[in-house]
Amino acid sequence: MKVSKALTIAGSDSGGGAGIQADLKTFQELGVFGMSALTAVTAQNTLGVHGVYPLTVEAVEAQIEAIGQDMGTDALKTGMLFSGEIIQAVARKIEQFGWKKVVVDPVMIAKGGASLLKEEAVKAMTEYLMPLAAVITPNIPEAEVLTDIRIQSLDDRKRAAEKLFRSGVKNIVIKGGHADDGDELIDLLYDGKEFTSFTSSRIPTKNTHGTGCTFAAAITAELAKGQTVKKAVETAVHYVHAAIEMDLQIGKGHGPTNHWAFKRKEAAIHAEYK
Ligand code: PXL
Repeated sequence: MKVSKALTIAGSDSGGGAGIQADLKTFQELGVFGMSALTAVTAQNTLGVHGVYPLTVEAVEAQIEAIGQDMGTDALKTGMLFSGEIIQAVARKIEQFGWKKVVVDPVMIAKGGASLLKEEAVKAMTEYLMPLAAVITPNIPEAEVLTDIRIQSLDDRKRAAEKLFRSGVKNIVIKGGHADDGDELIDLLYDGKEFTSFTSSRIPTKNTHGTGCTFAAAITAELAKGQTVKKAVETAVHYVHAAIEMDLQIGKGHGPTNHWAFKRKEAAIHAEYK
């Protein structure tokens, strides 16, 4: 049986809600074969990040090399990359294997404030990785750091997206989760020509750990299957919404989302129309 493949180059979240764990669960749920190259290990639970242990550049390169030499991938995403030297190594490998469906989630800070990217690494991300990205998925604070634009209104988000496009990224999704839009949440896609707004209802819950990783992973899975960027983003918005909606209640802090909710919701809809 032929299957689409997706690779995540990211950090491990021992708590299972974010990082490569979220990515692999999402790939699986969306019917794509998932592979991973680890950049760092975090000791983490729903209460926060208790330790960050980066891998060597050599270890990161060897994992990507092993996948590239044998299995290949239809799409890939990057998550926590931690340092400028890891970013440069990842960019070199992406170029070496000629991978084009590259989704960059510019992970910087964990929910509790722990840094997942060194300050010096932002420049490396802009210089080496962004020009290789088919899609970048910053939240509002990340978009502010990447563009130096203070984002308050939807117009500010549009200006930031245009600036990111000029720096070489082909499609920009600025996620609305951090905005103060009341009951609505707007994820904004810009492809260099037009803006598309994806509007969802905001679910009041503290269990949103890993939503950023999950969102980018869903886009990657859909791109791997051959979907257009717009369709991939639409599915990712629905996937994350279902994952937040069907709450799991795990841990005492910011709990993980429900990665199998989307499929259950789809199955329920099919059953209804039978
Ligand atoms: O959601 C950002 C993120 C990415 N990668 C890892 C993380 C987190 C957040 O905690 O732990 C490994």
